[in-house]
Amino acid sequence: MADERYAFVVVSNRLPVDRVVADDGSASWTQSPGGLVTALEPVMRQIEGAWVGWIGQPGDDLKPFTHNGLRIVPVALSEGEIESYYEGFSNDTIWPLYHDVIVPATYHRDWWDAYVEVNQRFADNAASVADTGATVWVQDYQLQLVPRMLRLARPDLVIGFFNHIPFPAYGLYSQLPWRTQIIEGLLGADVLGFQRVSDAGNFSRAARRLLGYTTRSPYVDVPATEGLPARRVVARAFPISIDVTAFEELAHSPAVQARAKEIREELGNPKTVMLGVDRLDYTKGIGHRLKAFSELLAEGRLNVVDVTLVQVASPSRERVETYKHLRDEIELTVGRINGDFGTIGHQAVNYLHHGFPREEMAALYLASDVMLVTALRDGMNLVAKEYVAARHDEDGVLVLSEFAGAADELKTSLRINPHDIDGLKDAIMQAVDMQRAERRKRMRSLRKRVRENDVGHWSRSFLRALSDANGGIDRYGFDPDPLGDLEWTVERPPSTSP
Ligand code: GDG
Repeated sequence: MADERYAFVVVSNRLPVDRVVADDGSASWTQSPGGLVTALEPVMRQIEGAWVGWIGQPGDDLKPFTHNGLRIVPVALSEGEIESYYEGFSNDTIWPLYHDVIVPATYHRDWWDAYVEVNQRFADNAASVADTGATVWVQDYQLQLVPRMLRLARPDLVIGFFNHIPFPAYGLYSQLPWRTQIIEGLLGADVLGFQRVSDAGNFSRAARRLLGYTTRSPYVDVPATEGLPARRVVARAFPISIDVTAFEELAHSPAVQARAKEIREELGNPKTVMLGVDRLDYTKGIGHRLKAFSELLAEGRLNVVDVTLVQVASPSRERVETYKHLRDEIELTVGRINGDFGTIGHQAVNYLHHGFPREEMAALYLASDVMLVTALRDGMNLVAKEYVAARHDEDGVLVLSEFAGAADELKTSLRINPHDIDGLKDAIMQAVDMQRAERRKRMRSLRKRVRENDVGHWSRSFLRALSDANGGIDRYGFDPDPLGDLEWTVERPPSTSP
């Protein structure tokens, strides 16, 4: 039990810090990347917050500590729990199911047991550091049972939950053997946030179908149960975004601009540089993108002297079997395309299976004429928003899958259905051939949209909804409004995969 109590607690599977163990065995902490830290850091500092999460490695209990002004409450996971709760139930059951079963979801009863047990541990840790009437914001699909567990233990808390990935249609969701428990788990929250309006709708339908609860968007009425009074839960969309100002600043820096030029030179100054940036995940549609590109090369509509595709595929979940297969498949395809179409001086696909510092990412965005986001299903896709934020020159064309949450907002992108390879090929050609005036017009309107809804706007609106759902600010002693005056920019080190 920790001694300190906090008015605001964030709970996420991973902490915003990574433990680095040196050769001599000494351990230190570095802040890990991500929009979530950026979005929540000002709130944490203003309302004296604590962050509850896993350190990313197996190990014993660590005492709470402060890093860079953030109060950190580590949750320990054993090697077995990492396999069953994290790699198993989170990444091999929920992840594929919630991404429309692009690969089959695996159902194991012992994975579920571990998921319940570990969720309870996160809830216990959060309850032990939350002050009376505190606000607790739970993040993402690994922790869907935590809201209910917290509510039962601490009915005084204000509880929010945000789902970073899609919520599937009932026809798919209903496969899940523990479908009712998950809905009940989530409904422990006061406010449930989703990326898209359709995700919130899918959730509400599941609550209606499985529990018979009355729903009228954005509300789900939960009757009195287990000694708790009847409650009205808000379930609606809060599309997440990026730290636009920080990204713009990065893209404006002379070093990044010089690097962007250098990248084009290193690629042999082709007329068109196309770019893909994804975690190496089957949801991202990397194979569909490569297929469209290779057919365009085979048909002579594109050639390797004029066009190069740079594909950054950052390593992800490498211990999960499906991801090992995916890597083999993608690397075989890249090898084939380069073998079939490459010349001594010109590679068709420049494939990079490693992470880069943010500066290099910004330089890549600036150096690329066409950004390809071809996800088969994606909660939001922040890469699309980063590309737009980086393009202060109002140039560049975004090709964007309609199956990514970002498509709801970025309407002047070239929106595509990645399953329709002919349509994707035509969109790529349209992007390659687009005139400067049209590129500028489209990019201007994309930039306006991304600026209007940055990550600060996202966290403020979620916290405001949470506060409103609980009768306003006075009762809970926190006012999200002054957050607008805070500085959102923070330093972030290079990314690692989640
Ligand atoms: C989940 C949901 C939702 C990637 N490679 C490198 C690197 N990255 C950064 C990107 C971007 C982030 O990682 C990836 O974010 P995405 O949104 O594209 O995708 P997921 O990782 O699947 O995220 C997604 C998101 O949560 C937020 O709610 O949008 O739908 O699946 O920021 O730039 N960053 C650096 N080097 C890399 O090599 N520095």
